[in-house]
Order: sequence, then C-alpha cells, then structure tokens
Amino acid sequence: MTAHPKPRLLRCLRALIVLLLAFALPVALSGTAVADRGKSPRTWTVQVGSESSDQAIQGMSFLPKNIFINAGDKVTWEANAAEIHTVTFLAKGQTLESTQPFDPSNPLYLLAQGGKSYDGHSYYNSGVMSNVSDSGFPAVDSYTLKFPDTGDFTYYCLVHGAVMKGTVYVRDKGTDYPYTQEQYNNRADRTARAILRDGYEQWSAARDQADNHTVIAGTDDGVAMVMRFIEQKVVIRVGESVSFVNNGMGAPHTVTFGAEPANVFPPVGDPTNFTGGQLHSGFMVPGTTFTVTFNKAGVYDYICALHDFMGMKGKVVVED
Ligand SMILES: [Cu+2]
Repeated sequence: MTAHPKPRLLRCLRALIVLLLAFALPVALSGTAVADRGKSPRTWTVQVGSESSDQAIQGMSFLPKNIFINAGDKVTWEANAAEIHTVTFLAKGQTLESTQPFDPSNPLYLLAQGGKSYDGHSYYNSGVMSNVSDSGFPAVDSYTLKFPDTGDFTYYCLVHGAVMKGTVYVRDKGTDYPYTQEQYNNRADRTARAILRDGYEQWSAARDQADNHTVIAGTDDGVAMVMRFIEQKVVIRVGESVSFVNNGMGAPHTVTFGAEPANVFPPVGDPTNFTGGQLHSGFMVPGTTFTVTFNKAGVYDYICALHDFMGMKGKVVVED
C-alpha cells in the first residue's frame, strides 16, 4: 500500500508552503515597496526607435514615450534600430523648427553635446544613434543622462522632428514610482508591434499603387517608415520610363544608379536619356517624383543612398 504516505506528504508540503508564504510574502512586498519609494537612485531604460528583423519597417518613436523618474535618477536611451535617431534636449528659447531639417554636416547634430548631468535648460544631444555600425554615421548605441532636478523635460529626435518626441518627468526624491521598468517594457513591446502592423499596412497599400512604370521609393506616415522600393524589380521596354515616387510624410530617400556621390543633395546625370553609368536623383523629400527614361537594354541596379544599408535597393530590367 503506497497510497497512504502520499496524502500525508501533500499535507506536510501544503503546511510548509503556507508557512513559507506567511514569512516570504511580507518580505517580498516590503522589498518592492521600499524600492518603489525611490530611496536610492535608479537607472531607467528607454528604447530609441524600433524595426522589423529585416529592417524594412522602421518606427519613429521613443519607447516608452513618457517616463516618470525621481531627482537623482538616470535614464539610458538604447539604440533599437538601424535607422538613425537622436535624443536631443533643446536649449531654453530654442525652437524645434530652427533645428530642422537635420543637418548631417553639423557636429551639433552629429555628435554628443552637453555633459552627463542635465541642467534643465542647455542643449544636450546624444549624437547620432543606431544599432548598426554601417549606417554611414559615427553612431553610438546608447546615451545616459542624470537628472538631478525636478521638472518636465521634453526631448526630440532631430532626424525625425516633431513626430518623434518624448518627455522625462522628474519628480522629488522619494516619490512613489507610478510604473516599473517592466511595465514600461511591456508597453514598449505593444507599441513596437503596433508600429510594425502600421508599416506592413502601408507596404501593402504601396503595392496597390505600384506597377512596372511606378516605383514607390519609400513611404511613411509619421509613425512607421517602409524602407523599400516597391516593387523592388520592374521590367520595361527600351525607350520607356519609370517614375520613382517618395510617397511618405517625413523620410527623404534617393534613387542612385552607379557610383554613390559624396554629396547626396544635388542630382547627378540626365534622367531623360539614361543608358547606364551614374545617375542620381538628389535628395528626394516626401512628395517628390524622379522619372527616368531608359534608352538601352540591360539590367540596372540602384540604391537609396541613405538607406541601402537597410536593404533599400532596386532593379530595373530594360528589354529590347
Ligand atoms: Cu531611403
């Protein structure tokens, strides 16, 4: 008979568990409560941007957008995407408009500015942030600032401007934290998934607008960007044209055949009679169309000079 010892063992175990709970639970609760009262300085984490695993979809958000911390705490921003972003606190009196558009030749945009402790009114900048090393920028993958003083401090990404901002709410030392880091992380994950869905919807809508003579050269809606030429390959006949349309709201792109020019801003070559070699659209802001007439049979590969490292590349096949 082996059935007898079992219930007794179970009863013992149950008693042991009750005992353990009686002692362990208050300890665990008080431990949490002490930590949440924010007696000792903490470092909080905010993700900068988000992306699909193939980098085709890029999000323009700080995750979480708003964070509540206490005076003396630090925030670390971590690059979470290949697309470049910045974490930038503007100087008192400085407008976001005066900083736009992003100027990649200016060290005030490109490189870290300000110290490690935020003074509440000066210009602080992370410099360009990216989670890859081949972005073409001297990018960093994290940025940490200490917040010694209380206040509500809004910051921006200088690359994406008004659509990408966040706020650090710094409250008195010892204030209860409204959210844990885990809660922020969970919210960030949900937002990142919603951004991906948004991106895939735009991608699908762009497919409906594309044909062999119309290539959507990237699209975005101020939340998610599609860093792809849609469709990636088109087939035409000699003498026909392809129009490349930047269908977005915020992100610039280029259409670049042959050698990539050192300066991506001005156009290079004659798009009305292209037979191979170098041809560059110049900097295509949203709403711009670049039309190329192909007068020689062949296979023409091209890139977006800004986003080729994310896979933004295309091909035009010109048949006799
Ligand atoms: Cu691009």
